[in-house]
Amino acid sequence: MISDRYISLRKALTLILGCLPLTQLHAAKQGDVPNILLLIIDDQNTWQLERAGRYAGKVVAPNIQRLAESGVNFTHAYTASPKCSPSRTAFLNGVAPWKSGHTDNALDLKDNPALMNSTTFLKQFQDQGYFICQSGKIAHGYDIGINPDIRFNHKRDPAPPDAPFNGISKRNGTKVTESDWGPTHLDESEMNDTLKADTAIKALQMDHDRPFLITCGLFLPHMAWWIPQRYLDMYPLDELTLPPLNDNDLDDIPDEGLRLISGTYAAAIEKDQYRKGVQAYLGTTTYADTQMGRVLDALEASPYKDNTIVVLISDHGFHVGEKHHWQKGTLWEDGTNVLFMIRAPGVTQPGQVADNPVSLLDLYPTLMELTGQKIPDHVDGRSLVPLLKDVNSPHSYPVFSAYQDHIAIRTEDYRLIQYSNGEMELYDSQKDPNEWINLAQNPEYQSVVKELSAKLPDFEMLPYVREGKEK
Ligand SMILES: [Ca+2]
Repeated sequence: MISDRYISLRKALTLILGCLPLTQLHAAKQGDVPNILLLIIDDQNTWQLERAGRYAGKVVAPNIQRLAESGVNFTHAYTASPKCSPSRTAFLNGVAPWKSGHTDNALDLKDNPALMNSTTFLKQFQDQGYFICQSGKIAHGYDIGINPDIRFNHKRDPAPPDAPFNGISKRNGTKVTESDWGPTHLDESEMNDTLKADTAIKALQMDHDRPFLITCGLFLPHMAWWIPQRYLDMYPLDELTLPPLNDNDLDDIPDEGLRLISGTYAAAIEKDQYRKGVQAYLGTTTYADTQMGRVLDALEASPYKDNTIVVLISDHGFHVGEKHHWQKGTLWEDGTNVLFMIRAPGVTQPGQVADNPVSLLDLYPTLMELTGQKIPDHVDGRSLVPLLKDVNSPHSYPVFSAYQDHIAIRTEDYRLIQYSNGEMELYDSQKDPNEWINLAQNPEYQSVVKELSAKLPDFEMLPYVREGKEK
């Protein structure tokens, strides 16, 4: 029995503590505020989106498509930076790369006041009393300042010991290198990304008395692509549709743009491995879709399905031959366009498509608003809640992406890229979705070049990032 003395003590404490922030003192209860399921896929391009003029081949991704159709699908969402670390740091901390200077994979938080003085949204939710599950790859190589209730670490699967050599990778025994692919020797249930999904599923199956933020970050389709044979079989080599390519595409690309193009695509063509590479990327995309589908099924089967916001994103785009490039690290549409979809019970309606340019930086303020939290002052980006409520509500803002010391602006109609030496590319995104015709020197477009250039923020990449930047 609770004594009167205890009750008066509790009243007194409530009076005192009521003046302090709610966050550290009273964990919110399950049902008070929405839960969040955050799904992140690494190096996932947007071939699933079926955007006009873009990749037209078959992509088996029923689970991601089902999620997209259950809420708002942002078809023109862009990364703030087209590599893992700068992209994730930007959307987790809410700090634009052109403000932090963190625009490539080298990272040293100690030297970066903009990032050191920021707080990740995971920490915000932990401070609100949320149960946190951190499964797999969420941040890239740094501590995001939380102590999760459940953590499953990210690991890469090994290459099969007897895998044939494709002539492109620099494989060393079973040590994984990139540009490598084929059937895995592992059972699907043993694969690290399967275990990441298992962890998120276990977290969803728990009895929660607090609201939760459950994250699941898959590594695939980041290279290397070792996957079960059944996923390769879904894409017979002789039935593949290859991405759209233009033989003369590079003729009007300035030198700094050409410098960002890797030799992998040329090597794949030379070694007659291109179709196999496309097949492996597609198969890996379907494997990732399958794992995310398992997590979504677990949510549907849980008591939390009607009170859980679901977000799915990829961290940046990925070229599989488009613009004669393979991989990431470009400021073109293929390098920057990402998956970004949100289902928020009571806010979104099923089957909504928003084609306004939006940024992954918008994730942080959107999650804050959806859960009734104040958006911290340091957070860049803008809440997408108005678009979640009504995709026809006015929302017209340019979106920026920075990589090394180069920067791009994307509007509804154009993409302008400005390289560090002043060279530029301009594309008409409506008429030329594959960005084959650089209009930066075209006299008819000089007013557009001038108008978009004037909107670009000044920035400088940090010295340690510059020193560590990948060629
Ligand atoms: Ca990545």
